[in-house]
Amino acid sequence: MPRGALIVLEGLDRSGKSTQVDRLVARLNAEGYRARLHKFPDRTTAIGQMIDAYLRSTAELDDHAIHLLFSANRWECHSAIEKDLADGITVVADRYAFSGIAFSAAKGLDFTYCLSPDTGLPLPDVTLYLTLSPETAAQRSAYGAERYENVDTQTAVRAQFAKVAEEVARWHGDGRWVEVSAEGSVEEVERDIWGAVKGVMVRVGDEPVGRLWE
Ligand code: T5A
Ligand code: NA
Repeated sequence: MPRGALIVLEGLDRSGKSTQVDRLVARLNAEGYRARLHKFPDRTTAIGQMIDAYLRSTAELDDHAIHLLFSANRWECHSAIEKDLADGITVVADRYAFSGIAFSAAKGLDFTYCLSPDTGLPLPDVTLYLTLSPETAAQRSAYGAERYENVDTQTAVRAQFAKVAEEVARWHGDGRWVEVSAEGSVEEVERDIWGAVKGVMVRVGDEPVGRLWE
């Protein structure tokens, strides 16, 4: 039985990740693949509740402490993800370690430090990075409700995502980080995402799951 693929959607706040992960899971299932959604942060766990309080600004945390909590929130889910992949279930992740790096580095934490706690997590077979101008993002609904949802922060985060893309290529080769414009309609973005994903579904086959930054 071929393993499942690990497919990550990343992008700035309001780039349409949550809209598109739902559509991607539905499309995969319709095409005969088994697929499951995993959102990061996973706000349902004890660690996730601390992250949720931080994002809603009802709690304050040191920058390093919240960085490590976001990573811990991925580590507490890694065995479930690995089991799904081994069982032939494709995991679609709404954000992953790359958001962790980009958002913390944008606050001024050292970039190499930001990479380290996620070292060894399951390596995404592909990351689809939804690109959107910060100005378009700000026009989409409910912007500004949570920490980080402002144009200055998003501009800094965008610059860090560009460094993350270079790091992914350096460690893991080309083809694992794919930019998809999110400026178009929901249907246009969905079509471009499927265009990138369908080849990955054929490619992963019996390849072992890789390890991030290893
Ligand atoms: N974070 C996260 C870290 O700092 N470190 C980490 O390690 C991780 C994992 C929460 C925050 O945590 C930070 C990053 C974030 O600041 P979250 O829970 O993913 O992350 O954030 P959410 O608020 O849930 O999601 P986003 O704000 O990122 O929005 P999405 O999911 O990108 O966008 P979506 O689909 O909800 O769409 C936003 C709006 O736009 C519309 C939608 O209908 C919706 O109203 N829309 C479109 N409109 C026009 N055209 C399109 N193509 C559209 N697609 C969607
Ligand atoms: Na979202």
